[in-house]
Amino acid sequence: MRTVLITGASSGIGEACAEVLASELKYRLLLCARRLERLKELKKKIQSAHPSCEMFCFELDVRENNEIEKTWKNLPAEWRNIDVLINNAGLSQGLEPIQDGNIGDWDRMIDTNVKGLLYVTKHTIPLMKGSEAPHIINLGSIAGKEVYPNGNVYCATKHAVDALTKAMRIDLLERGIKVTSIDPGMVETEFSEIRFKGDRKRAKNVYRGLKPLSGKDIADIIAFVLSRPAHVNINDLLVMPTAQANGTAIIRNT
Ligand code: NDP
Ligand code: 8X3
Repeated sequence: MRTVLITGASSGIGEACAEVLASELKYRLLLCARRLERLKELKKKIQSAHPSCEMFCFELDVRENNEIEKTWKNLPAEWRNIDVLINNAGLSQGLEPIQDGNIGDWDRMIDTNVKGLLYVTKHTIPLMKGSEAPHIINLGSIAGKEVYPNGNVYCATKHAVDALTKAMRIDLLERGIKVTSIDPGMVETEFSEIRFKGDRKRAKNVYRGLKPLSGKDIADIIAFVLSRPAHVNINDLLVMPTAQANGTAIIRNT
């Protein structure tokens, strides 16, 4: 059994990872996010489908380093050995040209996507010491490979994730920790609703006339990445819907 810690497991890709990995019956799951109620519902759902799957859910804001430090120290003894960290928690806020950008939005994205990922990683690495197959998977994005109009700060945070993934791979080489970046294009989750601050119509319009990826599409790929033998690491995977060639070239049927 490998123990997997998933940040941002209350929705979208993180939630789908929990469901897919639970179905494989070879993982124990540590699930965290700010919305504990959502995690409890997810736990119930997974337990009814896979009663033997062990899970531990806790509330966490990845922006709060002190909270992470305290929570990690207080993890129950049976959850203190971690094999896999999926750094999934992240968000986008706004889609405006840089001259019209909102400073609060910028702070939230940088604090969550970059600093939060760093804090969680820093405190988790010591708990991977006893693992036979330690692995960190970072959720990057097509936005970490190129920049699209008005994507400015979100793209910058995902470029930072790309750089940090490469840096972790070098620095953690001597510890035998695999590091992988999964970089999706459009995935229909709560992502756009959060980016447009609850404007569901605008969020829906992002996926108009095409079939976007689903959280499960990405979770299946993560399960595949985790299933490779010890000597094989998938460094980086860019995964797009067929209707999306890059950050801007998208074909719609309406
Ligand atoms: P969702 O909005 O559906 O899920 C985001 C998750 O992140 C939620 O579980 C949320 O939980 C959690 N989260 C956000 N802020 C915090 C925080 N401060 N502390 C802890 N958890 C937090 O979006 P996705 O599933 O699509 O996004 C997951 C990752 O995938 C993100 O890193 C995103 O950038 C990346 N990605 C998404 C793509 C897409 O098109 N959807 C494409 C490429 C990459 P809660 O609110 O309960 O804290
Ligand atoms: C999310 C995908 O294209 O909205 O990272 O930036 S995109």
